[in-house]
Formats: sequence, C-alpha cells, structure tokens
Amino acid sequence: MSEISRRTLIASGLAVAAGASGLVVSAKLAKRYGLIPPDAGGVYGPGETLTYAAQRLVGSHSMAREFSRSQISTNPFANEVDPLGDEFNRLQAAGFVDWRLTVDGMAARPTTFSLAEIKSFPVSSQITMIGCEEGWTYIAEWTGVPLSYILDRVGALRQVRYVVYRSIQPDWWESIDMADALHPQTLIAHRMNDAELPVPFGGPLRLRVPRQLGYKSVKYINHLTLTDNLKPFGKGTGGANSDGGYAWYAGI
Ligand SMILES: Nc1nc2c(c(=O)[nH]1)N[C@H]1C(S)=C(S)[C@@H](COP(=O)(O)O)O[C@H]1N2
Ligand SMILES: [Mo]
Repeated sequence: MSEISRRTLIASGLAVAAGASGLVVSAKLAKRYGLIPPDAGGVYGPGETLTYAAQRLVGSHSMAREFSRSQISTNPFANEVDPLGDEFNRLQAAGFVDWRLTVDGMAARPTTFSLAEIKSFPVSSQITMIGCEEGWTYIAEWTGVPLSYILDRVGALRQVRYVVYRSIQPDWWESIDMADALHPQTLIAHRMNDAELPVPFGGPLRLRVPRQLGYKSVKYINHLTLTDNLKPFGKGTGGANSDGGYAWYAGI
C-alpha cells in the first residue's frame, strides 16, 4: 500500500473510531501505529492521544498560520512571571553579555553558546499567534535561530527523540519531539516586533513553538538537552506543565 493511502486509511480509521465507538478505540488504533505521545504511565487521556495522532498523520511539515504585518497586536499581553531572581537580575544589569545557552545530551559536539554567538547565527522571522490555555492570544513577529540549526551545529545524534528545554526559572521547563524540534517555525527567538526580545516576553532567549499552546514557548531559556527518554526528567511526563496535569502535547 502506498504511504498516502495508508495514511488516509489510518486517518479515516481514527475519525470513524472516534465518532462511532468512542475515543478509546481510536486511542488503541493510534497506539498500534506508533502515534501515541510519549507514555507517562497512562496519564495521557485518549483525547490528547487523538490530537497527537491526527497532527502527526497530517504530517510534520504543516505550518502554524502566519499573519500579515498589519495584524500584529498593538498591545501584546505579557503573562506575569514569578520573580526572576538575583542571578537573572545580575545578568540583566550587565546587558546579558554573560547569558549562555548550554546544549548537552545526545550530541556529537555538546556546546555552550554565548548570547552573542546565538545572535550571530542565521535567523528566521514569523508573524504568528501565541495563545494561553487561559484564553487570551496576541499576534507578534518573532525572529530567531531555527532550533534545527542549533541541533545541526551540535551534531544531534540519530537516536534523539526529544529536546528538553530549561529556563533560568527552575520551575519552567518543557520538551518537544523531533517533528516540532526540526520544524522550520520552531525558533530560539531573540527579537520580537523588530526589537530585542523584551524581558517580560522572555528576553534574552525564548523557545517559540507556534504549533503548540503558549506554555510550551518557555521564556529565559539557558539549557537544551537532547534525549531519547523523558522519564529521568522531573516526574517523567516531559515537562513542568504536564508534571502538573496539563497535556504534554499542546498542539493547536
Ligand atoms: N520561563 C517562563 N516561561 C513561560 C511562562 C513562565 O511563567 N515562565 N509562562 C508560559 C505561559 S503559561 C504562557 S501562556 C506564555 C505567555 O507568553 P507571553 O508572556 O508572551 O504572553 O509563556 C509561557 N512561558
Ligand atoms: Mo499560559
């Protein structure tokens, strides 16, 4: 069977199963075809599994919607963050010259980059919407280094399945699979609306993942780990938010 007709078949099978016999059947079907999010001991509900399976069947190259310049929000809402702490304040006072992004784990060349190095790499820009699970959204232009460029640069090993990204805020970390990590719209953003990324919006560095909800776009990132297993991190669900009961896969 050709790849396309196989996909069509699975996709319609999932849809029929979801409609006719309930989500549990479609979750079983998804599992059979390897379309389940990383397992965390059964905490993923069938609804999340179906979203993940449907997204991955549609293909990893589907793009988040991009907007025109005139649609950029004039008053973007920066979600309030907990106090950033002495270390952050010290780095900020020095203009972030000592900010570092460490990349380790399954890489041929684990590297710690300075902010200046990150800013010297090729950039990509996108005008996309960010949405919080609490209901508000805004549209902005983000500019930054595609995460795929960094993965290439450090020689990510073939076995890597997830990128875990951490923030200077110990309680803020998340992970994505390779479909999102290598996606052209996934950026290590350092500019917003044609200016340096402001601190309330995650400056100096923020991971921007426009195909997922806002909580996956972690601000103040300083550490990436390439791995094939999410279990050793936190409670093992793949992120601070999923450890707290939210969906690991927050595709939109
Ligand atoms: N480090 C860090 N990253 C974070 C958060 C945070 O509190 N700390 N909040 C998250 C949540 S819940 C959302 S919805 C978005 C909000 O993005 P914004 O501040 O640009 O509106 O950032 C996400 N990234
Ligand atoms: Mo959020």
